Amino acid sequence: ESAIPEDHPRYQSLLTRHRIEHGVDIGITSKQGLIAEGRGEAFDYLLGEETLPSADAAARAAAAHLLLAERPVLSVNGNVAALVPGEIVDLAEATGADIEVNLFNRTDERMDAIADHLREHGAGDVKGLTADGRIPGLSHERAKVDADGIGAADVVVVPLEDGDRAEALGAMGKTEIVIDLNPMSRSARVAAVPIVDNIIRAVPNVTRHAADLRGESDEELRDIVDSFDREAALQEAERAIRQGDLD
Ligand code: PTJ
Repeated sequence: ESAIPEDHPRYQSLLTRHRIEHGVDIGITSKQGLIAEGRGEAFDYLLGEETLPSADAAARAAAAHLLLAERPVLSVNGNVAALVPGEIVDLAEATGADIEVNLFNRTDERMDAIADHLREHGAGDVKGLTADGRIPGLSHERAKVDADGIGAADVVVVPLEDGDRAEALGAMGKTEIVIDLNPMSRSARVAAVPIVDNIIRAVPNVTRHAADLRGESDEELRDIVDSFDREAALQEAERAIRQGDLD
C-alpha cells in the first residue's frame, strides 16, 4: 500500500484495488470479488467518490437502528473482510453488534481465513462457522447462517449483498441495513436503510454516528429512524449518478 503516493488523484481507489487484490492473494476474497469491486468503482466514480448528504443521513439512521437493536449482527463477506476488517471490528464495538462471516460463494477455507483475518484485526467471537440455521427460500449453501447470529438477529448490516439474499432476509422480518454503491441494485431497493456509499467511507461513518448518538434516549433514536426517508435517499443517489458532477 505504501507504494501508492498519497497525492495521486486516484489514491483512494488505487488503495482499495490493492486491498482487494491482496484479499484474493491471501484467500479471503473470491475472484468474483474483483468483478464486484470494478462495478463498485464505476459507481463511486460517478458519485464523485464522496459521501452524499443522503448517504450520511442513512449512516446516521443505521447507527440509530443498531443502538436500538436487541441482537444486531454485521455480516462480512470476502470483499468486506479485505477492505474494512478493522473498521468492522470498531463498528461492532461501538454498537454491541456481533460479527458473522456470511459468503455468497461459501467454502470452508474462505470461511476460516476470513474469521482468522477478523480476529487478527481485533475481533473477539466471530460467528458463521457453526451454520446451524437457514434462511428460508435460498439454496443450501447460500442459506447457511448461525442460528444465534444472523438467524436470531433483529437488525443486520449486509454490505455488498446479493439481491436474493437481501430479499430473503427481509422476508424473515429482519431490519436490513445495506451498504451498496449501486442505488438501483435489488439489495439497496429492499433495505430499510440503503447506504449508497463506498464501504470504505460508510463503515467508519456509521461508527462515528454511533459514538455521537450513544447516550441518546430510545425515543430520540426512534425519531432518527422514523424520519429517515429511504426513497428520498435512493432518489438522491440516482440523481447524483445521472447528473454527474465530475471535475
Ligand atoms: O465473498 P462472497 O463469496 O460473499 O462474494 C461477495 C461478492 C461481493 C463477490 C458477491 O456478493 C457478489 O457477487 O456481489 P455482486 O452481485 O457483484 O454485488 C456487489 C455490489 O456491491 C454491487 O452492486 C457493487 O456496486 C457494490 N460494491 C462493490 N464494491 C463496493 C460496493 N458497494 C460499496 N462499497 C464498495 N467498495
